[in-house]
Amino acid sequence: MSAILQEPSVAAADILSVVEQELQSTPFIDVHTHLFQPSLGELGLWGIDELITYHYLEAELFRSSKIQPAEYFAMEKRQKADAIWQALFVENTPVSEATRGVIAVLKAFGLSTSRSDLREARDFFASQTIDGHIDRVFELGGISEAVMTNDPLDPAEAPRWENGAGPDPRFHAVLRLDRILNKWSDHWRVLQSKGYETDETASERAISETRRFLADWVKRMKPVYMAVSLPDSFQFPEDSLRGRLLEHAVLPACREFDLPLSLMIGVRYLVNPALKLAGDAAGKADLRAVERLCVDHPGNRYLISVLSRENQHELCVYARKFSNLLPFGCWWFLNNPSIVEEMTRERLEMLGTSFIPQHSDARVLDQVVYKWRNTRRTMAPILANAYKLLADDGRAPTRPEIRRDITRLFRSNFERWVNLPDARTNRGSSL
Ligand code: RAT
Ligand code: ZN
Repeated sequence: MSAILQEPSVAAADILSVVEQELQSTPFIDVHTHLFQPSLGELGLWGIDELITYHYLEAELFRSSKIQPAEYFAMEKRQKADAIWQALFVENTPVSEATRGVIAVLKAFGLSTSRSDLREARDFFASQTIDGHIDRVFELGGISEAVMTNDPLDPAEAPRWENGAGPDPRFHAVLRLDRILNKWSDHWRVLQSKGYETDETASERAISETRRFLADWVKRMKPVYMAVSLPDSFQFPEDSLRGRLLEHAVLPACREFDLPLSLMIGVRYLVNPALKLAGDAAGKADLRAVERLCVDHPGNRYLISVLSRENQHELCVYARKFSNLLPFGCWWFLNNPSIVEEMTRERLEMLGTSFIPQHSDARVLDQVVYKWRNTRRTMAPILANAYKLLADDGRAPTRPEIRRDITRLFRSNFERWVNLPDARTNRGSSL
């Protein structure tokens, strides 16, 4: 009999507190963020003005203020932050998920949460240095590593890699493909200017050159996976630029380098262009595209997140059919306790512990603190409830079992999927 099962089982009355303790003491891997390692220079955002001008909050500003988007986007960053603070934190109570998050960050750093201006917070962040601040934020958020989003066609980012940005054990790179797959007509010339023989129609030659481009960037970035965000209208297979590039350049490159492909499906891009980054919406996608990817390309591994609440159950059904599909995260408009609870219960019921419950999607370093605290707070009663049902049915869990499950959900499912060495923890997972 496995040693883990011979441990004393946890009494029903203690299940919630044991789950809370184990969630607290397990360092998570944040599998998708928009954070950057310091060697990539000024790309990484942090501090109060970035926190307040997060695009989730910009979208809320226009609902509670007379400021028009054009007027707002013409302002300096500090002025923007002052406008948002005034509208959402002074004139209104910050009860939404995104506003409450700012309050939690201020509290975590011992700052006042109800000032009428941002002076104290600005002074605090101005006195931090980035390297030490990253360690502190990771500690407060309970994560050991953050996975970045690295676009080799981003003109602000690519030169930093080309100049040899060094690795950082706290960060993992991801080769992001949005410009290649979704905006080929705006970018094939950039590939051409870098010495790859591409063309507007994504001819066979251009496709094999794109593979060479991807191979070069895999060697340069050493990504843990490749990734793309996709519209709700995404279809596969498809006789389109994206369909051909995906099938004949990206999927074979992922196989060649043994990298999973992350698909984030369901964005309705810029339904309100005046709102810029905050202007995207969500739509229900046709997940038969995922079915066909898994069936037609079984040699690939997929990390999948879908943006529409209506697609979540279907995604779980597909994960039961295809072991090369790993659902992850409650993305963007879904990252609210009510929806996270619904989705996570559904996933546990349908998939056991074979999924990744959450990622932070942090764009600003300090968001890691509130996003992961919120995840732990929401997760605790969900997991405790699953164990209570199990105990009622005849098998109360042991503490090592609870620890193994949490480690699997928030670390080892990912480590295994992307072939990360489990060096840091080896925390009793049999995976
Ligand atoms: O959640 C977000 O911040 C979105 O704007 C997107 O960046 C999304 O997460 C993505 O990675 O495309
Ligand atoms: Zn993202």
